[in-house]
Amino acid sequence: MVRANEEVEALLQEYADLIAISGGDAFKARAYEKAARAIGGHPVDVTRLDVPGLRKIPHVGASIAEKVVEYLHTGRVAVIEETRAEVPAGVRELIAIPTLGPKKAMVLHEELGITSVDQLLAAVHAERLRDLKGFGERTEENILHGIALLQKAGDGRILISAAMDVAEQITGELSGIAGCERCTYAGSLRRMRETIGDVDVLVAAERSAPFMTALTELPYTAEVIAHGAKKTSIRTTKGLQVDLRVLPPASWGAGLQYFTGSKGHNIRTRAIAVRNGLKLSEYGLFDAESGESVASETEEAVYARLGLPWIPPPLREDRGEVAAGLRGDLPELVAEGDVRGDLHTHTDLTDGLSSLADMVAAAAARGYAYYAVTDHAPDLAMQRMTEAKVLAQRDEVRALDRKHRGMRLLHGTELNIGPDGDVDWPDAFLAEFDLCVASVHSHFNQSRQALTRRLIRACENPRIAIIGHPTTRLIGKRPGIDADFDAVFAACARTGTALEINAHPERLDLRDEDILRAKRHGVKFAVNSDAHATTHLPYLRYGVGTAQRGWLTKDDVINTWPLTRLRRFLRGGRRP
Ligand code: DGT
Ligand code: CA
Ligand code: CA
Ligand code: ZN
Repeated sequence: MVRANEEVEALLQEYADLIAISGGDAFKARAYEKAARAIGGHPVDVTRLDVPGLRKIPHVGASIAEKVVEYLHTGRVAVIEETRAEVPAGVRELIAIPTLGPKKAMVLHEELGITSVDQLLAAVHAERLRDLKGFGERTEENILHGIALLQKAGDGRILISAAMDVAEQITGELSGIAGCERCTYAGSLRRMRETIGDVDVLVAAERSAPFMTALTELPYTAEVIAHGAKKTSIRTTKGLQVDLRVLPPASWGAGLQYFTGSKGHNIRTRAIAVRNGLKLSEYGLFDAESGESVASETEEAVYARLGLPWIPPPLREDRGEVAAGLRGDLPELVAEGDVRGDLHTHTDLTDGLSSLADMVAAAAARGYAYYAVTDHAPDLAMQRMTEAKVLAQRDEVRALDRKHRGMRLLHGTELNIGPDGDVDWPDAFLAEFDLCVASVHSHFNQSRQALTRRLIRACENPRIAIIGHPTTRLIGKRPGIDADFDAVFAACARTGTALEINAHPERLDLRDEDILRAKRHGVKFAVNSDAHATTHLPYLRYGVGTAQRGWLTKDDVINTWPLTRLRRFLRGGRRP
C-alpha cells in the first residue's frame, strides 16, 4: 500500500463525486473515478513520478496527471477547491451516505433544497421523497439504512489495513531508537479484529522518555492527547488514536498478555490465577501471599504458570479458548505461510488494474505453488466479458503457465449468481474452466427465502467450487444480505462447495463468527485476496487472520492443500 497513492485516490474520487453532484459531465466524473482507482492500485509511489510517468498509469491523461502533480507540490488543486466551494458543505455530506450516490444527492438538493443529513432525515419522515423521479419506498429504506451506517461508522473504528499501516510504521520507527529491547503492537490489531478502535503499541526498555517523545514528534502526529512516563497517546493526521506504553523488560510478557486482551480473555486468565493463589497484572504473575513474581518475562511463561499453552492472539476473544487450552485442545491454526495459492483474482481484462502477466509475476514472487485467474463473467454487464475474450485469456494463461516452472496457473472465472441462482454461461462452457467461483453481485434486497434458495442453488451447481464473498457485506458501508446462512452452510457441506474468506480488508467475508458456525456444519474454506491489482495480493494476511479468528486449521482451508488434492476437490468426487 502506498500512502500517497491512497491520498490521491481519495482526492480524485471526491472530485468525481463533486462533478457528479454539481451536475457536471457524467463522462468526466467517470474518468476521474477510473483514474482514482488506477492510482490507488498503482504499485509505484506517485510522489516519485512526473507528468509523463503519471500518464503511463492506465486512465491517467494529461489533465489528471497535472492535477496530481499540483497536489503533490502544493497540497491542493485549485480547480478542486473551487468545485468544493460551489457545492454546499451539507450536500457534500450527503454523498458520504453509503447508499446514496452523487446523482440522487443532486436530485435531493435541486428538487427539495436539501443541504444536510438532518434535512434529509426530516424529508424522508415527511414522505417528501416519494414523488421524486427514481425514488420509492425502497430508496427511503435504503437511505435510512445508509444514514444509520454513516452514524455507526462515526464510532471511530477503522479498517484493520489502515491501522496496520500506521502500527507497522510506528513500531519500525521506535525499534530503531537506542535502548529498545522489544517493540510490537498489541490490542485488537494483534488479535486481527476486522476493525480497530485504537492502536496499542508496546516497547520494552529501561528508560521510557525517548520513545514517548519520539511518538509525539512523528510527522503524522496531529495531536498529543496525553504525554507521560508510562503511557503516551496521540492522534494521527487521519484521526487514529495510538497508545504507547513502555514496559520494564522484565514485565514484557505480562504486559503484552494484558494489553493484547481481549478484556473477556483477560478476565478468564485472571480468574485462573486467583484459583491458583496467584495475582495477574500487566506487571507480572505474582504469588498472592508473598507478592513474589513467579512469571512475567514472556507470554509463554505467564500462560505456562497458569497451566495453559500459549494461546494465539486471534483466539483470545473468550470464545472457549481458555477451556480448550486447559484441556490441551487448542486448534493448530492455519498460518499465512501455509497458503499455497490464491483462488480468486482479477486482471485488467475486466475491472482489475494490472495485466495478467503482472499479476502472475507478483503471485510467483509470493512463492505460490498455484494461482487462479478468475475474471468476471458476462452477466455483470459493466465488465463486457465475452466467450471470445475469456478463451483468448485461457490461451495466454496456458502459455504463461509453461513459463512459470514453480507455479501452476489455473484458469477460472467469477460467475454471477443471478436472482434465481442461475449463473452465466451454459454448463458445457463452464466445464472447461479449471475453477468456478460464484458470487452475488446484484439483487441484494430479495426476500430472505429467495436469497437462501439462490445461494443453495449455486451450491448445488456441480460446476461451482467456491462461493465468493458469501454475505456481500462491505464493512461500514453495506450490511450483508439477509439469507438463512445455516441452511446455506449445510448445503455447502452436503455438496462439497467451499466458502470464501475474502481477504479484502473492506470485505473480510465470511467474518469470524460465520466461519465458526460454518465449520460446525463441516464446510471447507478458501482464503482469497480477490486482488484487482498486484498491490492487493498481500491482503491475504487479513483473510488468514480472520480464518484464525474462526479457529480454522490447514485442513479446513482448501488453498493450503497440495495441488493434486485441490484439483480433486475442484473437480469433485462429489461432481458428476
Ligand atoms: P479496540 O481498541 O476497541 O479495537 O480494542 P482493544 O481490545 O485494543 O481495546 P483497548 O485498546 O481498549 O485495550 C487494549 C487491551 O488492554 C484490551 O484488549 C485489554 C486491555 N485492557 C485495557 N483496559 C482494560 C481494563 O480496564 N480491564 C481489562 N481487564 N483489560 C483492559
Ligand atoms: Ca486498541
Ligand atoms: Ca488502547
Ligand atoms: Zn472478484
